[in-house]
Amino acid sequence: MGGASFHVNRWLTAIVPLVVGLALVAGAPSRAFAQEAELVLSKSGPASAAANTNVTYSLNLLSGGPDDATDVTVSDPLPPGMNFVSLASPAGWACTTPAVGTNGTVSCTNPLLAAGSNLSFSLTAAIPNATPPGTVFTNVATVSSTTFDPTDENNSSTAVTIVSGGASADLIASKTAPGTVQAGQNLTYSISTANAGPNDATSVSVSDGLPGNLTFVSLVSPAGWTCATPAVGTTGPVTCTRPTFAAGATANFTLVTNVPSATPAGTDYTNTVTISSATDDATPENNSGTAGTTVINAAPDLAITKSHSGNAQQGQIGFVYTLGVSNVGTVQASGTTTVQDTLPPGMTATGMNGAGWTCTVATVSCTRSDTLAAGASFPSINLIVNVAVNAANNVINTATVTNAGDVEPLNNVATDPTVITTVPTADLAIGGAELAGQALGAGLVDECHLLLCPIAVGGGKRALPDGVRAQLELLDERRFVSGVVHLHYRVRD
Ligand SMILES: [Ca+2]
Ligand SMILES: [Ca+2]
Ligand SMILES: [Ca+2]
Repeated sequence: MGGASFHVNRWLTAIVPLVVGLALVAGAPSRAFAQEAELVLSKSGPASAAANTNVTYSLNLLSGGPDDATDVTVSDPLPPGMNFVSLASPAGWACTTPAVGTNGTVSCTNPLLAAGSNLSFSLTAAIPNATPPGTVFTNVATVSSTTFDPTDENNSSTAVTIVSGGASADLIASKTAPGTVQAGQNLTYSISTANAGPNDATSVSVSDGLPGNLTFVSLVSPAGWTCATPAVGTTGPVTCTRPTFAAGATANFTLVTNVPSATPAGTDYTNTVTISSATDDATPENNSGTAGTTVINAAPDLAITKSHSGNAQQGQIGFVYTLGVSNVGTVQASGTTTVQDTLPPGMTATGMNGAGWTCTVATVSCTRSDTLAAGASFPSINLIVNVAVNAANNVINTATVTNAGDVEPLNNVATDPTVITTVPTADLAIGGAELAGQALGAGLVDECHLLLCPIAVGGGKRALPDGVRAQLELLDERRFVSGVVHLHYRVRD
């Protein structure tokens, strides 16, 4: 009996795993009734793009079903170094993005995406200006859902963009200077620089080596530039730098130098300014500008100025121009100095005078023969003119100075544009009772002159028309010996 009892216990022990095994098998068919959606995300974008440009990625999402997908999320973390610009998302999606100009993750969610949906997101990001060429941006986007997806491998997609070329900036430099200079005078250079882009230039330097014996006097530079110059009165290069010169920016410098007084005539100065930077410049040939100046013999240089005050008026008597003569050269002027004025049509000279000058109104000219020291001026000349009633509204008056010793003719002519205003005048005078009456009736009359003659007449025409009401204001009255009385009225508005 004891043996039988043992067998029963072993049978019971053996059957337990069998029941457990059945329970596992029974659980498998339940998956056939769960929801399932095959989501596919594909991302595309440019293979290469330049620094300081935007790149746009397209994210295409396909829901292959068979069931709708719930709580779908499309996530796209921007790769480090790339900044968010904008996102266009389909209707029904709620999206969060980084702030414009910053890095971060773009994420869009949709609580229920219908099977068969096929939609696209457009994501634009910026490659910052200083990004080195060759930088690789690997951009991965992923879709997920709480609904079972039988193929996870196609739920992520990657677009790779390589930064092309590199930042480039077309820097430009030019300079101008007078063609001639006298020994002892200052020589001024005007330097213009610009960054024509497309990118900002970094570590920019503008350099001007003073040629020959030219000595430094002064430099005016724009804000943001750090300049090193020789001491005043010494030679050496002038250099200005700034960390970043923005695309589209310009900078102008004024460099004043001095030609030592012992410099022989005929000396040529060829002065070159050069701009450079750490940023690529595809057009290096415009990075330098050169100006040439020749030293000429010291000589007087007379210059003339001409001015007036206010506008002239048609019919004006005694409009005044002022003419000034100075010696801007380095040595005294001597010999005869002549000032000649050329009046425009509609102007007639009535007077011309100035201390020490001998003037002739008929020829509109003045002369003198005393010397004029370097840097000094002769007393000014007043030119008085009458303006014709029909003079044009804009005229130009020109004056010239001549002296045999003058070496620079460019400043020997002065022009003075003058505005001549129009004076309102009566356009038309009419007489006779018939016509005057009609004009009065039509409201065309501004002033009325009545001449009353003490003559007995029959049935003449009425002096003033019937049916017209005009308010007359007596301006003047005058009695003539003949007994005729002149009455001058203004017609009130
Ligand atoms: Ca999938
Ligand atoms: Ca250039
Ligand atoms: Ca001159």
